[in-house]
Amino acid sequence: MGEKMVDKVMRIMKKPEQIRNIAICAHIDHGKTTLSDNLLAGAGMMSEDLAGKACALDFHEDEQTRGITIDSASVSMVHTCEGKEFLINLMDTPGHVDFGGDVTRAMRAVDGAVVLCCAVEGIMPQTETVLRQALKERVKPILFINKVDRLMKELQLTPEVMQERFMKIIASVNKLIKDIAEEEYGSKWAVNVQDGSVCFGSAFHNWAMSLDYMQKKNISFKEIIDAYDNETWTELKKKAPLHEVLLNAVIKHHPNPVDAQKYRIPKIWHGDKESALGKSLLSCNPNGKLAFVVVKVVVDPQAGEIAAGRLFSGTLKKGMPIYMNIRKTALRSQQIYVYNGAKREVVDNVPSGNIVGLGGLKDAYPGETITDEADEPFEKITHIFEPVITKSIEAKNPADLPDLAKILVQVSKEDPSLQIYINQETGEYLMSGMGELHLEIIENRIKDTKHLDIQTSAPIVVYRETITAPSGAPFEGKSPNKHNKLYFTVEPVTEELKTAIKEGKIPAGRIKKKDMDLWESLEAAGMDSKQSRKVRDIFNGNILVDGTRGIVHIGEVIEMIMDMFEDVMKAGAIAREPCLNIKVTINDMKLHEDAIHRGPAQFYPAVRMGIRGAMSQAKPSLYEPIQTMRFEAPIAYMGEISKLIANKRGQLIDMKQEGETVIVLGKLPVGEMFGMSSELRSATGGRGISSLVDQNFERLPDEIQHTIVTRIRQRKGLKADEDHSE
Ligand SMILES: Nc1nc2c(ncn2[C@@H]2O[C@H](COP(=O)(O)OP(=O)(O)OP(=O)(O)O)[C@@H](O)[C@H]2O)c(=O)[nH]1
Ligand SMILES: [Mg+2]
Repeated sequence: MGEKMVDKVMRIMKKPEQIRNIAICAHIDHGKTTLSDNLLAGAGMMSEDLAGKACALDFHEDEQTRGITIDSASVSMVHTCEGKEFLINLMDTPGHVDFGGDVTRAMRAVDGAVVLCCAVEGIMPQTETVLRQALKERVKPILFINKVDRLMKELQLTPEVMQERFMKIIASVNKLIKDIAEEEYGSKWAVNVQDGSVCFGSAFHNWAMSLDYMQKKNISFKEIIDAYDNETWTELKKKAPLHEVLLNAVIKHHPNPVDAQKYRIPKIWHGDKESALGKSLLSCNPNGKLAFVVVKVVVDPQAGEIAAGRLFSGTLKKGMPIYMNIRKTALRSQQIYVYNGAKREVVDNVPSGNIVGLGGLKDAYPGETITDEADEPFEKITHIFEPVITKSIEAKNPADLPDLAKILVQVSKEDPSLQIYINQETGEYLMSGMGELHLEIIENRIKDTKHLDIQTSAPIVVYRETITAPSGAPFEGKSPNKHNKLYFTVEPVTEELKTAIKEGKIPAGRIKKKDMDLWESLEAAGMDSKQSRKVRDIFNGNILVDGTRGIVHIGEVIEMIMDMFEDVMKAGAIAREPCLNIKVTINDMKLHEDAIHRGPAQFYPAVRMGIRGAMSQAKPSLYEPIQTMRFEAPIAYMGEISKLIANKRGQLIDMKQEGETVIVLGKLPVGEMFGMSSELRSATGGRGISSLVDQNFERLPDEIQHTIVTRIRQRKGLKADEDHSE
C-alpha cells in the first residue's frame, strides 16, 4: 500500500519551497466554493461525484441551504507539478460583503490569492474589494476567469468576442492592481496571459486553460467552442483538468512561504527586525522562535475551540509553553491539527510556513499572536468596513441570561466582525454587524446551533461622533480628590491622516517605544516630525498626542490616560456613540506627588472629563454611515431605481447603460436602507441586484441632528440635557 495521504502532507510540510499558502476570493457567487471543491477532488481528496455539486466546503447547514459561503474554510492538498510534489494550503473565502471580515483575516494567513471573476458579470464591486484586501497584506494575486461555459452556452460568443471580453477583464484587474498596490508591486504583480498568471475555464465543468497550457497541449479557442457546440465539453476536463492547470499556475506564480515572508513580514509585523524573533520571521525559520497568528476560530462540538492560522516561524509542538500576546496569558499548547483535504488530523508537531489548527486555546480571538514567550505581536488585522447595524438581543427566558452572555462571547470569537457590547446604563446586550444578513445569520445560529431562545429588536444604526473645529483653550479635567489636573485640547484629524489610517498605511495601537516605521508613515501623511514622535495611541481612527514636557511621573500615568482615551473614543460626548477622526492632545498636567492619590479611581474621571469637555467646545457633530451602492437592472427599470434612491435620502452619483442593462451608482444613508433588498426586488420584478461599493461616514444633515441625538440618548437612558462633559 502506498504512503497515506496524511503522511504525505506531513512530509511536504517540512519543505517550505514546496508549499503554497493561497486564498480563493471573489465577488459573491462567482464560483469560489465550486472551484475549491473541484481542486480538492482533482487532488484525490474528495469524491469527484460530490465536488462542485455539494459545495463540501460550505460545512454549515445554513451555508448549504442558502447556497452561499459564510465562513472561510481551510483545506490542504498535494499536487504534483513537473514531477515534484507540492502542498497547497487553501482557504475558501465568502463573497457576500457581510462576511468580508473573514476574507481580510484569511489574507493574513496566505501569500497568494486566486481572484475569480465571472466571465459573464465581469469585474464587480467585491472583485475590487478582495484585491484591496489581498494587496494590503502583500498577498500576490493571479486571475481566474470563471463560468466561461456560460459565454458559449447562453451567449454563444465567437472566439474573437470571447477573447475581447477576457482582455477587458484582464485590463480592469491590472488597472485595479496598479491603483491599489504599493508602488513597488503595482506593475510587478500585473497579471498576464502570456506567462499564465491568467487562467480561464469553468469550475462547474471542471476544466481550465491558460495560454501556455493551450500551447503545450495544442488546444485552440475554437476547440473549446466546438466542444460546447457539439456537447462534448466533458472531454475538456480530461484534456485540461481544472486542478492541474490552476494549481500549476499557483505553483509557478505564487511565492513559497520563505520567499513571501521576506517582503510580507516588514509590512505586517512592526517589531525589531534584528531581534531573535525578527530574524526568524524574515527567514521563516522552523528552528527559530515561535510565531503563530490566529485568523479563524471554529467551535467544534467534540474538539472544542480550534484556532486556525499561519505559523510564520518556529515549530509548533504539542505540550510546549506558549504565550498569547493580546490576552497576555501563558499556557501550554494542546492538540495540533493539519488539514488532510477538508479533514482535520491530529499531529505532534508542525514547522513554520504552514496553515495549521491549534486546539485548547481559551480566549483566543482572530488576530492573536502566539509566541513562546511575551514578544512583539503582529499588526492588528483591520477590516475595510466597520459594523454599522446594531440590534439589541435578549434571552426569551430570563433564566437563560448567563447562557446568553457565554454564547455571545463564543459567537464573537468565531466571528470578530460581530461586536458585542453591554449598555451599562440599561444592562442591555447589543450586537453590531456588517449588515442585515449578517445579524440574521448570527441570530439563527444562536437559536439553531447553540439552542438558545432569543429575541432581538429592530435594527438600529450606530452613528459616529466627531468634531468640526479645534477646541481652543485647554480644557481642565480634575480628579475627584482635586489633587490631579489634566489639560486637553482636541482638533479634527487631517484628511490625509484620515485616509492613511483607513487604508491601513498607519498601523493602529498603543505606541510603546521608538518606532521609526510609524513615524515615517505619520510624516508621509503630513504630520510634522516633532509631533509624530509624541503620538502615543491610535485607536479607531483617533489619535492621542502627548504634548507635555518634563512631567516626572508621566510614565506611571500614561497607561491610564490611554485607557480612558480609548474609553471616551468608544463613547463620545454627544450621545455616547463611537468617536472618529479626533486628535486629542494632553497639553499639561499637575499630578499629586504621592502615587496613592492618583490611582485609576482618581485618574479615569479626570481624563474623561478633560477629553469630553474639550470635545464639547469643538463643535461636535454626529456623522452617519453612508454606503455607496451599485445597482444593476434591465434598462426599463432605470426610473424605478432612481426613485428608490431618492426616497431614501440618497444621492444619485452615476448612471450608465451597458447593452440592455443600466448600472446606477448611488449613495444612501444606512439608516434608510433597512429592507431595501426586498424593495429593490419588488420595484424591478426581481431583476435588480445591488452591491456595496464603499462605506463612509458623513455629516448627518443639520435638520435632523437634534432629533437623532435625542432619540439615541433616550434609548440609552441618558438624561436629555446632561452636561456633555460629565
Ligand atoms: N455555469 C456555471 N456555473 C457555475 C460555475 N461555477 C460556479 N457556478 C455556479 O454558481 C453558483 C455559485 O457558486 P459557488 O461556488 O457557491 O460560488 P461562491 O463564489 O463560492 O459563492 P459565495 O461563497 O456565496 O460568494 C452555483 O450555482 C454554482 O453551481 C461555472 O463555471 N459555470
Ligand atoms: Mg462560496
